[in-house]
Amino acid sequence: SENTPAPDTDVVVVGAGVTGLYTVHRLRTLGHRVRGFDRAADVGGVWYWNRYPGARCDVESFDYSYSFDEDLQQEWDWSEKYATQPEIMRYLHHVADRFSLRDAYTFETSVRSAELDEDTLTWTVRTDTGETVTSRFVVFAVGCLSSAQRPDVPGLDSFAGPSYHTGEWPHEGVDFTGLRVGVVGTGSSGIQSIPEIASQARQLTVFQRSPNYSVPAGNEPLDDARRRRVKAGYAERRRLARLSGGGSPFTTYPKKTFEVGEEERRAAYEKRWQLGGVLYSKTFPDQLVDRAANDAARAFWEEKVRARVDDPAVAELLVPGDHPIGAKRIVTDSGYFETYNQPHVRLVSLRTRPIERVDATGVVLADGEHIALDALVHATGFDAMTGSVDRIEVRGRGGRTLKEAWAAGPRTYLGLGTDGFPNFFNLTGPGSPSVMVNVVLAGEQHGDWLADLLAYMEAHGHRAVEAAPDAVEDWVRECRDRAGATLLMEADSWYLGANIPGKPRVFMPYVGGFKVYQEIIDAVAADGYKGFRFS
Ligand code: NA7
Repeated sequence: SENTPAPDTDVVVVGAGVTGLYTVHRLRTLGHRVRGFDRAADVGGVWYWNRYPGARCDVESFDYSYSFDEDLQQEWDWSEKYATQPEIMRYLHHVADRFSLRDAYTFETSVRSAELDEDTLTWTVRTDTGETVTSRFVVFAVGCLSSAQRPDVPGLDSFAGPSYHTGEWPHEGVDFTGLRVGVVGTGSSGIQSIPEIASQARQLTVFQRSPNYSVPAGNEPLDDARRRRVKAGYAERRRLARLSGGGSPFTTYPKKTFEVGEEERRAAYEKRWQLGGVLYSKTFPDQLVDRAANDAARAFWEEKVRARVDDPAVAELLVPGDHPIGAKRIVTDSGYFETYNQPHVRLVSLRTRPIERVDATGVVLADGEHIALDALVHATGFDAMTGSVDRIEVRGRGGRTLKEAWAAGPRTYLGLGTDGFPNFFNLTGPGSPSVMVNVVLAGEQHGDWLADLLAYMEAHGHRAVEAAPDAVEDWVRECRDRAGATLLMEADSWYLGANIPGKPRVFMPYVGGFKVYQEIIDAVAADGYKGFRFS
């Protein structure tokens, strides 16, 4: 291999979302040659595609932003507590401009395959535009919610009107004014878009398979005084975020649910409710592990929601009876439940009235009712965490594909490496806490860890790094045991692959939280990258 030509580049990064952009920046700053690819026409990742009306982040903008550059975080002004998709895109464009990140990328180009050369331990990456690049390292930052999933309903193709998926929304936008619209799906995307679509549509029919827990965002505009205050304390805010489970500066109530009396408990729920959104799932520290604690949080939620819906029969359909609160990610809404109080909005529960087929003019329910529609919106989610990885043919040792290696569920060490795939990393994916925490800090966490690893390899003259099989085995068990000790196993969530027919039911994220995970990956690094093998 002394005579083999040097690879074209040091690192190929797939994806220009929050994780990919940071990784490119960090590695380039350290002098690595980096080639980035993204199938989109510009930066943004999931925010590039999810342009549906009402699309908004459920992590506060001050936290859902990069922390690596003090000037960047001091100079950027967020306009709302929870940023909309357009504002997040403006921010990511600003970051891309500021650090000249677009130079590293080739856009509108999908990576089709990555193949290991076992002699040289380098990778050959091929794209759908016919480009071939050889590289020492391949880094995926392909997103966990980036492979849209559509239901398999008979007749879908025969529908004469336009149909959309929230995760692949047209860039020119959609005007529903005066139309009869159907929305399928009541996850985050459905619950965010339904009030917006209702404000335009002549008639809106929501087709709900599972009701979901949603908590009002309590979104509000930010003024200069508030921004100044937060920015003055940014270092402390970030410090607290890194010490938290979720990567944002909030901690649970200092006592467990039943260590306090009824009045104190209600006050704690109320306070979290006012704070808004997804944080409600962690009001008390035992809420996601103790059934009775979860039931208490559920009862408070139910009381709040029933009070917002006029028709008790509709309210009944909107209350989930099937899973613990927080076992699916709690949705952060703006006026969702109140939408059903409007006379032109109708809720159809697919549990009792499944869709039999779609025809040219609408939807036919199993009981024979035909619902006439002019437009159909699928808010039906994603093949989460593995969908976008699976789309790329990754061939490691012995010609084995990653898809084969992960056939019974993703197998990683620390969510970073997989045995049989040297010099290949899948960032902020399965085996890491990314989807359960503030993913911007999670992206920085992985980008930094990877940058340190590459520096270590250079210092020690290592050419390749690979997770050891027993380290992978142990981490898979650790992830399974951690999730198994919680109520998270009790919902048919995308964390478990339960939304995709035939997908193995494996809890994919690491649930130990941001801080604990940071400690683990830091300790591994300090111990000479224990569990990885170098050559
Ligand atoms: P989600 O959370 O996966 O929600 C998808 C919704 O679509 C959910 O209500 C599903 O019901 C429903 N769905 C999925 N397939 C079907 C079919 N075949 N028929 C009817 N209804 C269906 O995706 P989102 O895009 O809303 O949010 C993803 C994440 O993005 C979210 O967690 C945030 O972190 C950001 P189900 O519950 O599976 O019965």
